[in-house]
Amino acid sequence: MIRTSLCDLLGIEYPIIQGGMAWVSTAELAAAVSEAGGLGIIGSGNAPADWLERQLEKARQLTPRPFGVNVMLHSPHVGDVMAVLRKQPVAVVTTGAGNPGKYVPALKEAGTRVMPVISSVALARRLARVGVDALIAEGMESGGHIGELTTMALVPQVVDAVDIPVIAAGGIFDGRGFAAALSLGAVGVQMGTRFMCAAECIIPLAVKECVIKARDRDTTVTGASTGHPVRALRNKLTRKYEEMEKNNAPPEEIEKLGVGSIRSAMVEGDIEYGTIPAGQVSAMVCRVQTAREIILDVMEGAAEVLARLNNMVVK
Ligand code: TUI
Repeated sequence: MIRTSLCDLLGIEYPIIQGGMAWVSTAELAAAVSEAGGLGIIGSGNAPADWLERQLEKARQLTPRPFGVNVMLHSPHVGDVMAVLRKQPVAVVTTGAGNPGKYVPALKEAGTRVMPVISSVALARRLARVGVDALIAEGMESGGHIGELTTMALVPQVVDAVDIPVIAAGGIFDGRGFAAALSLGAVGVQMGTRFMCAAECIIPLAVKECVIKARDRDTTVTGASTGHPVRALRNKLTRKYEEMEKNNAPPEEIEKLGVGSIRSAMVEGDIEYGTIPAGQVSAMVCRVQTAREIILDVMEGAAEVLARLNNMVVK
C-alpha cells in the first residue's frame, strides 16, 4: 500500500480526498469516504448556514473519523458558513472559486487544516505565505468552475513554487492517475467525478446514468465569456449557453442561465436544463461502486503501476 505525508497531516489511511461538490457531496458521501479511509468533504456550495449545520450533525452521527467542508467563496452565504465553521470546527476546510486569505487566521485558530483549491501559481504563492496547510492544484480537466491550466502543467509548477504539500485534482480517475499525480510531486489526489457515482452519493440515479453514459468529448465548458467557466456534461442547457455565447449575449444574461441550475440537476433530477458539473474522466466512470471499492481500486491500481514502472529502471 502507498502512504504519503498527507496521511499523517490529516490522520487518514489513504491519500485520497473527495471533491466538495455542491449538492453532491453531502454528509452521506463524505462519511462513506472517511469511513473507507480517505477524507470525505461536505460541499456547502451556495447552501445557507443552517443546511451546513444539519449536514455536520449527520456526518458526525455517521462517522467518528475526520472529514472536511468545502466553502465556495462565491456563495452569498459565505460569511455565515465561515461563522458555523468557527463555532463547530471541522478537521479540514477546502475552498473554491476565490481567494480565502482573509478567513485563514480564524480557521487556523479553531484548529482546522486549511487547503484551498487553486488553479494558478500566483494564488498558490500568496496562500502559502498566509500559512495554509496544503494546496489542492486543480487542472481544467475537472468538472465545475475551472482555471486555464491542465493538471499536467499546473501541478509541477505549484510544487516548485511552494514548500507546503500539494494535492493534485482534475482528470484523476484510477491508479494510473494517482501514480501520475505522485510523479508530478503531489502527495495525494482529490477526485470528484468518480465519487458522483458512488453508491452512497445521494444524487438522482438519472444524473449518475448521464456520467456513466458520457464519452470522451461529452463535457463542455460554458460561461467562459462571463469570467466563470464551468465544465459540465453537454445537455440542452449547455447548448443554450453555446447559442447565447455565439450571439455575444451580455454576460449578465448568460450568468442568469446558471443560477440554481446545479441544484436543479442534483436535487430535482433535471438532466436536460440543469447543470451537471463533471470532469473529463466521466467517460471512464462505467458503474456505481461503493466509496470503499473506489478507494481500494485506486490504491491497488497505483501500487501495480508503481511496481511496473520500478521494473523499467535498469540498474
Ligand atoms: O470551485 C470549484 N468548482 C466549482 S465552484 C462552482 S459554483 C460557481 N458558480 C459561479 C461562479 C463560480 C463558481 C462549481 N464548481 N473548484 C475549485 C476551483 N477554484 N477551481 C478554480 C478555482 C479558483 C479560481 C479562481 C480558485 C481561486 C481563484 O482565484 C481568483 C482570485 O480571486 O484570485
